[in-house]
Amino acid sequence: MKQMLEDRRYNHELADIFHRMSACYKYLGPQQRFRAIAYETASRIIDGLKDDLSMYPCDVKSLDKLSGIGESIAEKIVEYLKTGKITAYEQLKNKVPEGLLEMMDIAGFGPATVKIIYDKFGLTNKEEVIDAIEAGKLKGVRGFGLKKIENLMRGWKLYKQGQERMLLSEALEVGNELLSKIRKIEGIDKAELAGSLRRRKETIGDVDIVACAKRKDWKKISNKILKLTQVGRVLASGETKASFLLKDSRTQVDIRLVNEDEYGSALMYFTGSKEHNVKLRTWSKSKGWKLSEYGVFDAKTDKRLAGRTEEEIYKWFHMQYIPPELREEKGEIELSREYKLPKLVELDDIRGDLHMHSKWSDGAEEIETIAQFILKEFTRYEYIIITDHSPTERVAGGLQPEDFKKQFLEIDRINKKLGKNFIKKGVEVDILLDGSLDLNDDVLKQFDWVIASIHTGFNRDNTERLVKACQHPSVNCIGHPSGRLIGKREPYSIDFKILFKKLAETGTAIEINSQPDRLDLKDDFVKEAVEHGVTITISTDAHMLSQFAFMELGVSVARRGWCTQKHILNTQSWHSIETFKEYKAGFAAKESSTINH
Ligand code: DGT
Ligand code: CA
Ligand code: CA
Ligand code: ZN
Repeated sequence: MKQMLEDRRYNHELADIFHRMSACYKYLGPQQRFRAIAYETASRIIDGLKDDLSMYPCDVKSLDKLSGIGESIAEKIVEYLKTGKITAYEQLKNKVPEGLLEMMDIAGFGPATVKIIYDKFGLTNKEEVIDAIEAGKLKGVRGFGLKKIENLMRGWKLYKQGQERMLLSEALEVGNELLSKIRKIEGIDKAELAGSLRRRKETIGDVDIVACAKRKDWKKISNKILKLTQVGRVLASGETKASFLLKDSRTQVDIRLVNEDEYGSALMYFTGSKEHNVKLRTWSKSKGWKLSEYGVFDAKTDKRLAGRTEEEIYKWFHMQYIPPELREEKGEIELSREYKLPKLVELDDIRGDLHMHSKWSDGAEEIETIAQFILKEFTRYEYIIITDHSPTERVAGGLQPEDFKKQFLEIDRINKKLGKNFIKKGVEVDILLDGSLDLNDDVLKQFDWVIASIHTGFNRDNTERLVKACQHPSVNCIGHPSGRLIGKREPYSIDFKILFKKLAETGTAIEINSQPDRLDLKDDFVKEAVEHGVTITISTDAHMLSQFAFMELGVSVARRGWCTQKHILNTQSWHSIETFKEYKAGFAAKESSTINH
C-alpha cells in the first residue's frame, strides 16, 4: 500500500514551486503582476486539493478544468509530473536572487525593498540581510529610514516565531495521520493526541501522542512506530518514549507508551496545560491525594485510587469532566468542582456558513458549484451566505453595485432550481479609512447579510473605524476583526472593551474567521466578547471548496473562548438570524429618531 505522505508529495512540491514562481514574478516588477497573482492562486488551489495531482489524468485539457488553473499553468503541472521539473522555473531562477525570494513572505520585505538590498549590497540570503540590518549597515540608504528598519525587524521577529510554531490546521493534519497509523499497530489498545494539539491552541510547538499497550509489547511497538514513513531523524527512543522529527520538516513528535491502568492519568498529564496540571495537582494534594502521570494515589499509603481513564479521575475528584480546550488555568478547575462548566458548542451544532467567496470576486468556484457541494458534504447546513467583495477590493475582484444585481438574479435562479431559499445574498463590504463603507446605504439595504471588514490601514488604531461600522444600520457583522495573519502580520490595535460594548449595544455580531492563519477573533477575546453579551458567528471565509472544512478550526476557537451553542449565531435557524437582524434595524431606527428630534 502506498503511504499517505508520499501520496501527497506532488501537491506540496508543486504548490511550493508555484509559490516561488509567483515570488520571482513579483520580484521582476509590476508588469508581471498578473502572472504573480496567477501562480499564487494556483499554489493555493493545489495545496487545498483533496486528492494528489498524480491521481488526476495527466494531460493539459483535464487539468485546465480545475478552477483557478489556466492552460499555461496546467502545462507546467504536466511537465512536472512527467519530468520532475519545470523549465520555465529553472529559467526564471537565473533572473532573480533566489536566496532572497522567500524574504518577500516576511512582512515589510516587499519586492522593491528586496531589490535594493540585492542591487546595492549584493546580499544573497536572509541571514546575511538580517546581520546587515542589525549591524546598522543599511542606515542612511535611501528608503531605509529608522521607521522602515524598525518595521523590517518587527516583520523578521514575527516570521521567526511563525517558523518555530505550526499552525493548528497543519498540526492537526499530520497529528491525525500519525494517530490513525499508530492505532493500527498490533498491540496498541488506545491512542490519543495530547498536548496543545488536543487543547486546540492556535499554534502548536510539537505534536504529542499518548498510546496504551501491554508493557511486554512496548519495545516491538516502539520499533514499529519509528519505521513509519513519516519518521525522519530520531531524537530519542526509549522503552516508553519515542521522539522524532517528521520527514521534510522541523516538526517534532513525542510519543509515550503507557500501561492500561495509567492511560487516563498520562493522557491528562501530557494534555496539559502545564499551568492547569500544577493547579490540579496542588489542589489534589490538599485533599490528601497524589496526582501524577502514573495515576491518583493515597498520599499516605500510596494506594492506587484512579488513573485508567480521565473520566475515572474526575469522578474520584468529584469534578465535572473538563474539555481539553478549557484546560488553561482560567477558572475551569473551580467551576468544574461546582459542576458549573459551560456545555461547549460543537461542530454538529453549526447550521450554516455566513462568509464565503465565489468566482464573482476572488473565490475559485461558481455559486452553483458551492451550493451543490455544501448540500452534499455538509448536510446539516440550512443556509449559506455568499459574501463577495465590494468595489475597493480591486485585487480581489470586488464587485460593483450592478454586478451584485446580476448576482442576485443568479442566486434566485439557483435557489429556484434547488427548490428552497438555501443561498442568501451577502457582501463583505470594506470599511474605508474614515470608517465609512464602500457601498452606499441603498445598495447595502438589499443584502440579507452584511459583513464589514478592514482590508487597509493596518498600522493604526482601528477602534474608531470599527465602532463607526457597528453604528451603520445595515452592518450585521464585523469580519476578521483584528486583521492579524498568524506569523505574518500582527493585529492592529483595537480597544476591545469599547468595541464589544458597541457591538452588544447595536446588535452587531463579531466573526470568528476560521482561516488557519487568521483564527480571528482569537480565543481570549471571544471569552471577553461573550461576557459583554456580544453575539458570535463562526465562518470559514472559504475561497475554495476544501476550505469549508475549516469550520472545525473556528469551532475550536469558540470552545477555547468558553462558548456554548447559544452564543453562536449560526447554530440557529435562519428565522432566528432574521430576528437578530430586526434588533439592529430597531436600534438604527431609534438612533435616527433621537437625532432627528
Ligand atoms: P507546545 O508543544 O509548546 O505547543 O505546548 P504543549 O502544551 O504541548 O507543551 P509540551 O509539548 O512541552 O508538553 C506537553 C504537556 O506535557 C504539557 O501541556 C503539560 C505536560 N508537561 C510538560 N512539561 C511539564 C512540566 O514541567 N510540569 C507539568 N506539570 N507538566 C508538564
Ligand atoms: Ca506539544
Ligand atoms: Ca512535547
Ligand atoms: Zn472574506
